[in-house]
Amino acid sequence: MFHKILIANRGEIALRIIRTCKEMGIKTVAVYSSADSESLHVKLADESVCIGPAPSLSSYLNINAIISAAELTDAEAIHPGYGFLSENPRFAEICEKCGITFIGPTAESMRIMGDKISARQAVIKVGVPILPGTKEGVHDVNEAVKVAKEIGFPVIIKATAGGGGRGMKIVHSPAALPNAFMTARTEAQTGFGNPEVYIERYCENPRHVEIQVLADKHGNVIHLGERDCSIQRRHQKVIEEAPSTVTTPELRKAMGEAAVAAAKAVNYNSVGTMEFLVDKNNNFYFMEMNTRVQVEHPVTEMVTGVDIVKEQIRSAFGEKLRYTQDDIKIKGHSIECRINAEDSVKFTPCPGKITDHHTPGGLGVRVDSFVYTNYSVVPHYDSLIAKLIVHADTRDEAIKRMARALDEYIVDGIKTTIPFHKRIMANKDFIEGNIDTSFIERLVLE
Ligand code: MV4
Repeated sequence: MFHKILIANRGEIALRIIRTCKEMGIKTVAVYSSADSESLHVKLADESVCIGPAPSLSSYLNINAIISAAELTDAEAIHPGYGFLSENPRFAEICEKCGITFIGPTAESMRIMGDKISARQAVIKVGVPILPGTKEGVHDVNEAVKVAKEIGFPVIIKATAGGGGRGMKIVHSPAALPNAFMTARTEAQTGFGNPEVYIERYCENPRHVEIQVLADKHGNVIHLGERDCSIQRRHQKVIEEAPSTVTTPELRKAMGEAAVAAAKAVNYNSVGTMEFLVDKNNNFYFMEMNTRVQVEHPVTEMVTGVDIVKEQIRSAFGEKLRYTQDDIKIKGHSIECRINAEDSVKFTPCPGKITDHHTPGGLGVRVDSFVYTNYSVVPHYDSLIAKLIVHADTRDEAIKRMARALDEYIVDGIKTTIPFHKRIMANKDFIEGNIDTSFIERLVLE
């Protein structure tokens, strides 16, 4: 096994990775920006290296500084976490050129899945269902109108280089198309440096259901079931759960097999997630793949008992998968609430000093966080300060446990989204499992 790993990230995910490394007997190197010197990941790692000033471009996205830190500390591998450099194929290549193992898939897999058109083409070949849409990029307005009429309205225009919901335009009629098409291209160019867009049929009020996959460097791929991430606000996930209230064992098997086929189609060899939309009739369609460990991975860990970060590290080292599909059993129900340093009504970031802090505990309660009493939340990065995760035998009990844990949670001095989560746990539609991607919009209007 690796002797030492550098973690090219910050916040709760850096701690999450350090914890598994400790249990595996692997030494850890934290890197940090000058704004993060008081962060817990710096204190918990065996060594730490400052890699630059606060702005991400100068620190957590600074490839030269991160590679130098790995060389300086003799780290054999780099774990990129999520965000920052985690889905950057160029970074993966540079690591390998420097003789450092990138803990993630190959640059090639990342490139195919990072381009949404090539991702669609790769998965169609192996029979994974996708929504009707263009097989290539659409490059002019007349062509856009023609293909949209063939697909049937409403349609959605998406950036080839986009993802995560950014740069999408929903179009309900031919008359609205030319304008939306031009805007989408302009936004794609500004947002992703590539104006190319494609068009698919728009699926109204879908569920967002994603499948966790685990793959090794020997061609073995399994899945760990699904997470329902339908509770989102402006394409930011707010609450995730496993299993989904829409999945039957049959649907899970079908989606799981599709996810495994999609992973094999790109010779995938690490942990990853296939995002699907599920419509009202329980039809599912592949959307995109996330080629990294995700924020919401803990709910899958809770219901399967599999340490996803551990399997990711083992796989990167070249070990064979130690589970078969039959070993994976879904037990009970897990829910995760993302706790952000934000105003829980306006959702504006609220950095500042935490004057008092108490985390909930007890049976089936897990807190993945990096903050503590007297820690100052800095304004430079994502506002996620903690993930509160619960596990119980049933969904009803998990909701009650989450409500209880939220009541125990104390974060004084800054505003957080804890009050918003308390509202959701008491919401009738949430309790009954009547959720789709428009749930928060409806709740905010109440
Ligand atoms: C869609 C869609 C409806 N139809 N594609 C948003 C994130 C990105 N992964 C894909 N997204 C969507 N793609 C078609 N053809 C609706 C969404 C979508 C959405 C998806 C998941 C969770 C929340 C969402 C909120 C708005 C739109």
